[in-house]
Amino acid sequence: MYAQVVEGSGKGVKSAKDMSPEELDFQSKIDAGQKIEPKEWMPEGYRKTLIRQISQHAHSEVVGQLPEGNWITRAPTLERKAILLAKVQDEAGHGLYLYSAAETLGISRDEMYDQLHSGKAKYSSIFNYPTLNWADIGAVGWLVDGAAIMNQVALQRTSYGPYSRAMIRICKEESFHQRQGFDIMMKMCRGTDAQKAMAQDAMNRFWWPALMMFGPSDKDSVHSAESMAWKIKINTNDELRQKFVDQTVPQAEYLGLTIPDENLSWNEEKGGYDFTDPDWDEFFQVISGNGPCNAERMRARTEAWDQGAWFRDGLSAYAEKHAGDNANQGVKDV
Ligand code: BYC
Repeated sequence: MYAQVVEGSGKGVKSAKDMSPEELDFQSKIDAGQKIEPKEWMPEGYRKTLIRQISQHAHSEVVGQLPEGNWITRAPTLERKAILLAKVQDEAGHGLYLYSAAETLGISRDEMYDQLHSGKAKYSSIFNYPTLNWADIGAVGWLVDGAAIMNQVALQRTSYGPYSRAMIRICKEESFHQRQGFDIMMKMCRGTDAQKAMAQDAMNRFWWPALMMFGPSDKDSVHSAESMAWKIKINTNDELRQKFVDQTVPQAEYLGLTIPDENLSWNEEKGGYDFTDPDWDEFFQVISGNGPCNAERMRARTEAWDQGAWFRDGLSAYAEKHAGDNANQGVKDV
């Protein structure tokens, strides 16, 4: 692994002979499977890549509340409403663990929000698609959370300690999310013809965007090589996409739904399905801000930020006012 270590630019690959003693020591820890903790020395590129990925991940959780939140008031039963509320609250919690993990790398939460609101930081492409009806909530849980888990299970083994630990907790909750989505789909597929048609329609619209969640093909992935050398990423984008397809096809068959890909077929030799790539032009349009709901999502987030200013000010004023309280009471900081 030494010979392939990278520099953090997203392009250059640094060989062992070009590394400083600190870099060599760092890489040997990574290669030995040790976790890197916040106060340890790390290459600047490693720190920056982690901030980019973890903050984008956090933003995805927070923006990801919007398409589902849209259906809380319109869930078909009280039970479905309670389940969806719990799920959406979990996503907020995931965002908070991830922002906290990113903060250990020396960036503030305000800076991360600023990067989201200015468009500098990305969030998952999937949340720029609309949720048009209740079956879409099933498809989001089943396919979107299913794709997210596929990536996140691997990320539990990521090399940065706080990120890895956040992932362990997140994965436990995500598996409930995926099950609830599958459960909605199952109900609809066993319902009336009209309900089954809604489920198929949701599948048709969410299949391709779900495949895009894993990022561009490996040949077009800018960051994969360095992120894998540093074990920030454990699998490539294409590896995870393949695993997702292989896992999802039997589930779709069980539901009696058709995957909208004429080229989908089992490939005995590779032990996996062959499938069509999503439309990469569409993907790059969406991540450049031109998807169906990008403007709406950003408007919702910036409005929430602006409208919450009085609350943040109140919290800061309270914290300032009480900053000396412990000292006054003779309690020592530990
Ligand atoms: N969407 O070099 P690449 C969830 C960008 S949501 C937008 O392969 P990398 C949930 C990429 O950032 C799941 N942008 O990048 C919540 C880069 O641009 P920049 C969230 C994407 O980072 C609520 C450029 O394309 N999960 O759980 O090595 C409800 C080149 O790509 C996307 C995570 O965020 C995309 N899909 O690999 C339900 C997982 N794909 O940054 C569910 C953590 C690529 O240079 N993230 N780009 O401007 C990752 O594992 C990696 O960041 C990715 C991309 C696999 C996503």
